[in-house]
Amino acid sequence: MGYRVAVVGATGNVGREMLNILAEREFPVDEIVALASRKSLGTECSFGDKTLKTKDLDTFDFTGWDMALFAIGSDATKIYAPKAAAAGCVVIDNSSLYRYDPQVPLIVPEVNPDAIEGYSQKNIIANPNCSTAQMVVALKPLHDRARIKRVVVSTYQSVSGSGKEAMDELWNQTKGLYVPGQEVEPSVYPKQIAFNVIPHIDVFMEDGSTKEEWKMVAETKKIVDPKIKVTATCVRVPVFVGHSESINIETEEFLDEDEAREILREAPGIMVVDKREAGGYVTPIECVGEYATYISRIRQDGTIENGLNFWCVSDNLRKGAALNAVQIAELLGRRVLKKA
Ligand code: 11C
Repeated sequence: MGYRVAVVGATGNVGREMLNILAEREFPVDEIVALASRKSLGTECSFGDKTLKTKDLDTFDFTGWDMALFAIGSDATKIYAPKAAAAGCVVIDNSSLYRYDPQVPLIVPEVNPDAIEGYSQKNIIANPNCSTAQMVVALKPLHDRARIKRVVVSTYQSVSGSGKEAMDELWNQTKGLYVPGQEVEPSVYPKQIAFNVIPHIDVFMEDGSTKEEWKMVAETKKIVDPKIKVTATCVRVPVFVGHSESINIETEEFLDEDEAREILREAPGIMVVDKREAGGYVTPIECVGEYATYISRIRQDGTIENGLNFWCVSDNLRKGAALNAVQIAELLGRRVLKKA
């Protein structure tokens, strides 16, 4: 026996990956439905070797469905997630709407699986922001060993984090720079993204940080430890898929770089690729379509007593979104629903 699963926002970047990963990992599905807004009705989506025709989210009755993986914006989530939850269907939500709600667990299964017990307060579980998910997978085992006091992170985030239109903007703008008359003005982004980097993701906050940076702070505290101080600078780069992060940590106890490398090698969800030679590290192109979070360039930070630097790369549509949501679904099945 398996589960009746809905994927909401099935035609988007993340929704399509959710369907791919559910099929790849042979999630025990009895029935699956792909839901979308009316404008995408009838669009076909692949689920393994099957093709699903999207159905109308607006009129869908979630009664009798075990879980719904949501990959739509916060505004639409606000309307449909409570409907699904009230019908008894557990919502696993990829938007930021419920992440900071104390009655909603925010889960990265390698890091805080026990938080799943809190799901029943609202029948909703939140999936973190992509840049947080990959970072906390790496922070957790180091924190368990040496207690992380402070994190300084700079991100290099791919355009797929902003959706399909942003990927088109990068592609068309890049082509347009070579073809006179076909120049493409910035539209998704405030400045040219082709051959450029933009130190601005999501809206500005009052203190001068951006919402993406604030999310990394708030979510790391909720998932790993509220005592960890985080300061982030989030930057968009002209890469299609794969977020990269330069991470500096300061720990309470001394942690030698070799021991850190060994701890990370053993940690769930992590692959260490760290040779001190040209090409002995992972770049975003190599992580596309992969499940792991890749760690490279592990080295002591000699400017403080207990400091380490490392490089962290992951597929933002997978570990940063769809894979983490499917892992939460697996955890929910294993620990709570226990049907398969
Ligand atoms: C980006 N991290 O790369 C964002 C996308 O809160 O789920 C995901 C936003 C979120 O633009």
